Amino acid sequence: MKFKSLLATAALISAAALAQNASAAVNIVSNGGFEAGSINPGSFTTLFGGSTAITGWTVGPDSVDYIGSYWQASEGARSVDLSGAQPGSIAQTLTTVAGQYYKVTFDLAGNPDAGPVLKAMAASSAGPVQNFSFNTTGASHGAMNWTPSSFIFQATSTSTTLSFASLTGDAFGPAIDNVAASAVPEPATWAMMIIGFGAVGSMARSRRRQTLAAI
Ligand SMILES: [Ca+2]
Repeated sequence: MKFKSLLATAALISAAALAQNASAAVNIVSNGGFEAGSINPGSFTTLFGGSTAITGWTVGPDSVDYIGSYWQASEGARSVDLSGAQPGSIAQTLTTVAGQYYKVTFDLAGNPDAGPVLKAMAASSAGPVQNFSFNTTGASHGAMNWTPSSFIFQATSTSTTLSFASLTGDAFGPAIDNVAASAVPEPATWAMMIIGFGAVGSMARSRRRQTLAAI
């Protein structure tokens, strides 16, 4: 009976963990894959500061390239080169809960047409600016080597502006696609959760071994 009740407890905890994961998986970024737009970029279209042609996003100075068939997207058929004519940026205001932590995920690549091979990008939100870079060595239009990237921020308000800016000083910038963000537990609690679940799991395994040995 003890084994059964332990299993029931473990199942309840697992269910709670699954429920938490399910709620944490709610994506608060709109059109993070850039598939929706008021224009069809065709091969690609340069969008200048103030443009809202990419649904849900506003282009900041100077400009970005809205990429269609020009190169392989990481998700769907469209992506963004954050350097248009010159380094640019895109931003979206997210609805957030003050004090809540969020994990932002995206895929990063770079325009392989010309150097520098290292494409630098800054992601801004409520926390410190996060810097990323992508090395385009070996990349091509057909194999962009999209790389999953992420960072965590803590919201300080009911709205948070998420932006991605090129730091590469030419028209061949970092490329981005597949942006998402969702609420996550406070980072310091993750280790405790993992230790906690690990302990329950090993208790259950240990008890199971004892039970099997008794049979
Ligand atoms: Ca896309």
